[in-house]
Amino acid sequence: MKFLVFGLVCLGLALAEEPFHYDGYKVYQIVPRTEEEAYYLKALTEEPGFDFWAYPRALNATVTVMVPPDVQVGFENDLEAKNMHFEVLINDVESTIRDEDTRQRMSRSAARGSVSFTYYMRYNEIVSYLTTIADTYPSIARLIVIGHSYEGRAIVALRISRGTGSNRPEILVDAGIHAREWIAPPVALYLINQLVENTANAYLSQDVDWVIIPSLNPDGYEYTHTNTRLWRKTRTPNTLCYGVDPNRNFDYYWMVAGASSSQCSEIYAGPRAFSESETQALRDYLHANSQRIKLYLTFHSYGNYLLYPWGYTSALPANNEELYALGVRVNDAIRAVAGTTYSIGTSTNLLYAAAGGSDDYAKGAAGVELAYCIELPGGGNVGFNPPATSIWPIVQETWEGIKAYHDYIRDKYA
Ligand code: 0X9
Ligand code: ZN
Repeated sequence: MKFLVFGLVCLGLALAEEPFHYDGYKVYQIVPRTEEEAYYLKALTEEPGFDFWAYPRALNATVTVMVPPDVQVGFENDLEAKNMHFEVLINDVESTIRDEDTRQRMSRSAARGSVSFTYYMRYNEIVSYLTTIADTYPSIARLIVIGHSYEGRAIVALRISRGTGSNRPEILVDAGIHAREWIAPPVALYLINQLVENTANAYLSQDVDWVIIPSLNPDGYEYTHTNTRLWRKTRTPNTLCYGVDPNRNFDYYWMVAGASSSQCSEIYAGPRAFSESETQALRDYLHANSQRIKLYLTFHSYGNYLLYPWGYTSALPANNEELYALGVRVNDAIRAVAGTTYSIGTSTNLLYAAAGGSDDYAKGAAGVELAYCIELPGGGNVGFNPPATSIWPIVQETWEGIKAYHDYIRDKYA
């Protein structure tokens, strides 16, 4: 038995993947000045290896892209040949990630079952916090498992309600669909913390119910902690590469724009719509509760955008004015805290066309009229890696925006 255990441990170690390092990876910033330049950059978004942190979206808007060492010379030569000016934002991604990692290891502190905003909590800690909340406040909070990830992790949600009756408006919130966007889960956790544990906020769940999913892509999220900090997708094995971009995998005009059919692309839409158990879980929750859900918020990073549908077309939704006006209220509330501002508009018109997103699906297929994808602020010089010290300011200012959303939903539906 001992030998069997020893053998299994060795096998496990042998199979365990080595952490991925970003030695020599550079991050470039380029501002396309002409249609040709923009076209050249857009074509690169389909190329495996090029990891766009800010996609080409308009002339004169800065594009940010991480490039591995082996293609840097060719890339720089191309840019020079085309007379395109570029700047190197990060010379060695590995060292910036390592610095931040060291700082975070030093700041870990939360006790089991509690929440912390001084470091990025792991998936198990998040589940343990939600479980404790549900156990401690059974009349207000209930734990729901909406599905499981590819690797079998529970996708947990917390339903928060201080009211009775079944016909109450609901706000559905998720975070972490993109694994590397670490600032998103803490925003969802702070929402839970404030709604349940701060009695001054009891009024916020009096007339409106909340369902909050802090980690929609737990396999990817854990992988960013253990192996590859900048992993974006799920962890489903495909024949050539791992993972599907879950925010290209929803079945609403799937694959019509801004999505890739190549497995190794960061925006791989999957072999078919809803190929991923993570997106199926959200789909099923949306449909089972579509009558009640009046607002859907999905937290991403980075770039300070309040995006709303559509992402598959530049056409405006019928309630564009309402979506924009509500965005303005939310932006005002956030700005009042420390001056942070967001740009507001449809995904396609403000950012880029990208079909198969959860926001488009919630609105187009599940009938949730108000849906937003919130691109939180970036941080440090690695946009997806705000230092743990920025968790507090970001969650606090965002909380004010979420309260503005609540007030609108209460006044309109409750
Ligand atoms: O591209 C995305 O999925 C989102 N940006 S991110 O940098 N976080 O990856 C924006 C999605 C906006 N919504 C749709 N295109 N439907
Ligand atoms: Zn994202």
